[in-house]
Amino acid sequence: MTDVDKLFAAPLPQVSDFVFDHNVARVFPDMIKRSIPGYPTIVENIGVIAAQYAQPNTLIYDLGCSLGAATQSMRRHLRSEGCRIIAVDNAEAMTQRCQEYLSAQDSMIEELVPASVVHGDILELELQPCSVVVMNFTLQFIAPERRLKLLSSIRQALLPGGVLILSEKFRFTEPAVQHHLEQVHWAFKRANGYSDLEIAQKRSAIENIMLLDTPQAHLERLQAAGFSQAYNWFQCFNFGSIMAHA
Ligand code: GEK
Repeated sequence: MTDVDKLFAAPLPQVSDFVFDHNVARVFPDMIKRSIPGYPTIVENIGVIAAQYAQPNTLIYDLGCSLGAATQSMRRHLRSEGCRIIAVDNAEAMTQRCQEYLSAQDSMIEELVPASVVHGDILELELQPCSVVVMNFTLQFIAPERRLKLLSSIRQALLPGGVLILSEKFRFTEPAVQHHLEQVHWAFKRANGYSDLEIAQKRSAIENIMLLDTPQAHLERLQAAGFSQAYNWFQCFNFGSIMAHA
């Protein structure tokens, strides 16, 4: 069981920028499920997609893994011989718990694909040849001017036939579309028990550190990074996921 997210429930005298610390790691599974429409569907299908594209005896990366939800899903689905998952996050509170979750998964299910957890910055990582890379709601926390270089290095590391699964919160240039999708996202959060105060305080905490792109900007950047084809495979309100092929 994980704790219920009450981080922004009480009025705060001043809302500071959001950090992925121990308080967040403790409530993270509850927070992300109640905040991102479609998250359980995306996570489960990351396993399905990875199983389709994983090549025998290759590496698979989960970049910005948090507690390893995508890694756990891939381990439930992967059948390829000799694959290994490397799950990376630069928040120690996350990697510590991620390791515990993966060990618990190992103790419950036999013969899972091995997974190692690395505490580190994905911008500093020397990616090795790999067949699948997952960035599930991570790129939005990377400084916009560093995104193309990171995607280019992922493209370079991917083997022929490899795939990147990139999930993000989107923004929309058409004001009416932006407005409507933002409104239904807040309705989704209210339906999941968040108060208007919680929604507003979380928004202030995250707006300086989570910088969003339009779906079109993502697809154009992926093309600029050298991916041969990129398209949306899932969208729920202003959240979605893209597959990009090497
Ligand atoms: C999931 N993928 O549940 N290097 C490494 N990690 C980073 C960096 C960086 N430069 N910047 C941010 N992170 C997960 C959810 S959460 C999404 C991903 C969210 C990490 C950060 O520490 C956090 O754990 C994660 O990216 C983003 O499938 O909270 O909305």
